[in-house]
Amino acid sequence: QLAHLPPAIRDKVRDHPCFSEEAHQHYARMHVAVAPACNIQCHYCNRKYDCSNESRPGVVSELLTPEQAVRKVLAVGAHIPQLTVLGIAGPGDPLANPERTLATFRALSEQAPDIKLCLSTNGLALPGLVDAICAHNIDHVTITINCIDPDIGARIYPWIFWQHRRVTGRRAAEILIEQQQRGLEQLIARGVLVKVNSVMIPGVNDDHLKEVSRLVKAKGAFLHNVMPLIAEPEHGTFYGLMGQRGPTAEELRALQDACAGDMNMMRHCRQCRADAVGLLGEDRHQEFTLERIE
Ligand code: CLF
Ligand code: SF4
Repeated sequence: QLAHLPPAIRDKVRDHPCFSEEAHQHYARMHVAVAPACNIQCHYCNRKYDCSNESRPGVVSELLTPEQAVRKVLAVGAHIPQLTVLGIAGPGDPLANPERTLATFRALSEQAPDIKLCLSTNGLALPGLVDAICAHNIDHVTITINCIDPDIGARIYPWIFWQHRRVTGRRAAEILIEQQQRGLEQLIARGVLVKVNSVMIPGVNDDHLKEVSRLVKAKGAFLHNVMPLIAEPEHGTFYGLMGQRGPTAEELRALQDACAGDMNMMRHCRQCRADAVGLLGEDRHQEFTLERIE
């Protein structure tokens, strides 16, 4: 699977469990939940829980300070030798909390230089932070891109917080899409490996995601991960309350297959918590709560 890649990319991918399907059986990742705030609103999000870009709605992570996060990574690293990747993916948006996120990465690159650093974002604040991302040796970035058409975006995002104001409707989606695409281009120009996550929302963006896949591939994204919407009324999300359903397994597979002609597709995603620990698919976060490690 990796043999055809240029050596520089192969090195970045080889032991990253999300970027390489092979690696996910041997290498572990962990997330530290240091980023509580978010700068946009997705209809599928419930702020009481973790960011649904990369997380299952319905779980609440223990919020850590950057110092606590570093202690936790060192403790987990001592117990799980296969740990190769540290990601920040919530519970809000890591780049809406740049001080906390970057302080964590900075301390880790000093104290645990062998661990690869990974970041997942909605992309709104990305263009202004690409220099900082590169300066902190963050080699892997995931952008959640659900659309490239603002009319579709207006059905996914009720508002964004932009230049100290709340912007709503089509204009909000337009700004978000523009920022995501600029951020994607800048990261690729700087040699950062980019994965694009998309949440498949039947009747809203399902057909459209093929177009998204083609565009992000043409721009040089390494991998596309189409994830199913998890909309459940008990989580109180707008979609859940409006009766919006998630895709069936067959619908998801059909869309992934349709995109696969154009793009490397990720099919082993487990929609991790913002404080996930271990191999993908095993959840050891309870072994490493602050109370237990301190
Ligand atoms: Fe975490 Fe995401 Fe980095 Fe992986 S998860 S920040 S790229 S280290 Fe992986 Fe989990 Fe799927 Fe994310 S399985 S939700 S794709
Ligand atoms: Fe929620 Fe994440 Fe969307 Fe922010 S980006 S509103 S935390 S799902």
